[in-house]
Amino acid sequence: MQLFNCSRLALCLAIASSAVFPAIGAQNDALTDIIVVAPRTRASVSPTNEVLMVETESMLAPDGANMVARAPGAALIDNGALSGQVQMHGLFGERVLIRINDQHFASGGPNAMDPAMHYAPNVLIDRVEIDRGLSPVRQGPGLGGGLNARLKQVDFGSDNSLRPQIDVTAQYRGSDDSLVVGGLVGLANETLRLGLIASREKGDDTRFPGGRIGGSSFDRLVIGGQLGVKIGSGEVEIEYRRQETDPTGNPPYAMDIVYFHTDFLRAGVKAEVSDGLGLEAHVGYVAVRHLMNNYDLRPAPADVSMLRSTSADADTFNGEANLRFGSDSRHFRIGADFEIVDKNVRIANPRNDNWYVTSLNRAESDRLGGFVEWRSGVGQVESELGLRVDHHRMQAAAPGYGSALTGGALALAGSFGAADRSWSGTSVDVAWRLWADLGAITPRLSLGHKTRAPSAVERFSWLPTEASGGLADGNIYVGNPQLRIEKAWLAELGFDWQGRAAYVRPTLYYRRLEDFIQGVAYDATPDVIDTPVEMVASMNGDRTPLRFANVDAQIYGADMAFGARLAGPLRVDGVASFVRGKRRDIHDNLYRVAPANIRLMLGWEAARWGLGVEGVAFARQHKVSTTNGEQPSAGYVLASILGHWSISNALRLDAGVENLFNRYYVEHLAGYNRNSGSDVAVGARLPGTGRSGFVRLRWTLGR
Ligand SMILES: [Cu+2]
Repeated sequence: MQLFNCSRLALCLAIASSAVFPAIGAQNDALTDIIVVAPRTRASVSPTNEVLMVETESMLAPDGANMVARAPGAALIDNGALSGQVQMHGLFGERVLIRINDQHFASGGPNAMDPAMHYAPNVLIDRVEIDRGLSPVRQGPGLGGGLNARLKQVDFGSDNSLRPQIDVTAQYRGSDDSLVVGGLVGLANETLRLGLIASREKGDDTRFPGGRIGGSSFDRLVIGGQLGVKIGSGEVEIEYRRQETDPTGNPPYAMDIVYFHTDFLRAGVKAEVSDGLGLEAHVGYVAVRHLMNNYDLRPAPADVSMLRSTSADADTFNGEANLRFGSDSRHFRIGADFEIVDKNVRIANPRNDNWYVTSLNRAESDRLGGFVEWRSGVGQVESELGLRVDHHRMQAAAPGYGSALTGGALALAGSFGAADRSWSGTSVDVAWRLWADLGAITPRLSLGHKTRAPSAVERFSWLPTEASGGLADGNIYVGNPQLRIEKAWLAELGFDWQGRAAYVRPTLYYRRLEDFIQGVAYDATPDVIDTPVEMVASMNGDRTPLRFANVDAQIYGADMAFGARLAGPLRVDGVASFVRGKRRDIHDNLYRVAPANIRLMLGWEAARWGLGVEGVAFARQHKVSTTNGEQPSAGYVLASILGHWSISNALRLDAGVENLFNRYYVEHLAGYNRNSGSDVAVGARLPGTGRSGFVRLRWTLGR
């Protein structure tokens, strides 16, 4: 994945000095921190603090999570080619509020084999809008920052004649022999936009210096349609997408994806009802159907009683409406939203119809929320202050199981069935962002109190399994129905400075976490098998299971984007990130936190072509979590090279070589291998891609 960024990235990192984005420095809105944009033949980006145009490695891997991981303070939690999670400022999983085309939804897999970005193939992403420290309250509750991946969409035309719009990309990558094709075709005039979106991605096992990563292949299809109609001062929009992920490997998990069949539907209106009164309302529905097993993409267990085939589903129904009183930059906004999620997980043995058990049975959660936001300013200081309150309810049905289930698991099912399996609670979020446009320098400050309600897995996992929402630490976990809501206090301070030939954008942050949910030793006598949970866990290979509990922790860090024009078309750009996460109640570190890292890009940007080299350095990570049994990792340095050529205004060619010196390296955030049919030892961290070339062609028309 480590490839060189080309000068086009460099150019775009340079933001305000770049003629490509004249508006960005001037209209600093600070409502979105960073926008990551897919490479294009023609640039057009809305105002923001920071634009990262991503050209290379991030686009090579199929998932959008790789693309986001290049932003300052971000990193990639690698759980499989299509199962990458975004880490932002040390937080990942459901703690980062991720939306696709503004739509929030629940992951279907109990181990997040389909984290939100699973549904955002790189080839379909137009841009990703990142709120790095703090997401605005109108977007819902969420412990940390958030991001919205916008897939390619047909734009309204400028007059009433219908004209075609095309934006199609094809890519070949050597390291996994993958072929990716996808994009958008559509028709639009000034009042109608109609589009079809589709992609197909297929790759073989990834190669590293030393062999193949067994069971790391992938296969994914997306098709969808979009329609927008302007009526008066309003717009009605409707969108549908279907995603079919076929067998795809997850070496850090005990199973691999057999399929995800997922449907997305979203419809809504946006209107300027009158001068100074705006209305937005949307409803959405997402249905995930999933199957995984431990024998198709990896050697099957010799003991047939250990064959597992697990089905899982998740349905999310949500909606929101808000009214804006005032202009874009001076207003009150009030809104309400709801979300209803229904999840099921059924573990079965494919050879024994009487052996099955529902580890999550009709786990239902619903949330009803309301918010107010006040956008104001005094002198040169701009402010956005938001408050939201949510009421949460959760419940789960008694477990279902087959007649072959015996022993400890049967006893645990009985006691969970007899226990109180409902919970309700209220959360309060406050987010306050302040910034000032002082010409070349824009200071910014965010203060907030943010929350996250525990997931169904954390709350209702009565059966000791490895389901943990994607931690992939090899531990067996059980939930706790009485978990409290996680809370975070955040302070983030930074500035954006833009000179004539250089820029620097540093950020410092501190996040104090209360009731942070983390695995802790199951009881006071770990490794002494004296409870039914420890009995079942030890039979499944973990004598020291963990239970989800509320603990105290803190995360702090700093990151920075910077760059300078050196001479003529030669420029240098970089991104550096540092983050530290630790418990406050005991002496331990937080699990799976990115090591310090820096990227330096040296680029030459001519009118129709560009060439760049990139160096990436990751420090070792020895601040690891003892509780989670996390292994330390060594640092490494990688180099890549790449170029691009605009063949015409419509056609652009990118090509390059990643990991130029074919270095063997291991990313700290990569998972530990669980697949025995691999050139990687079981239990070892999964290595990064070896030297690999790629070529990509993008054709745009009418856009
Ligand atoms: Cu799964």
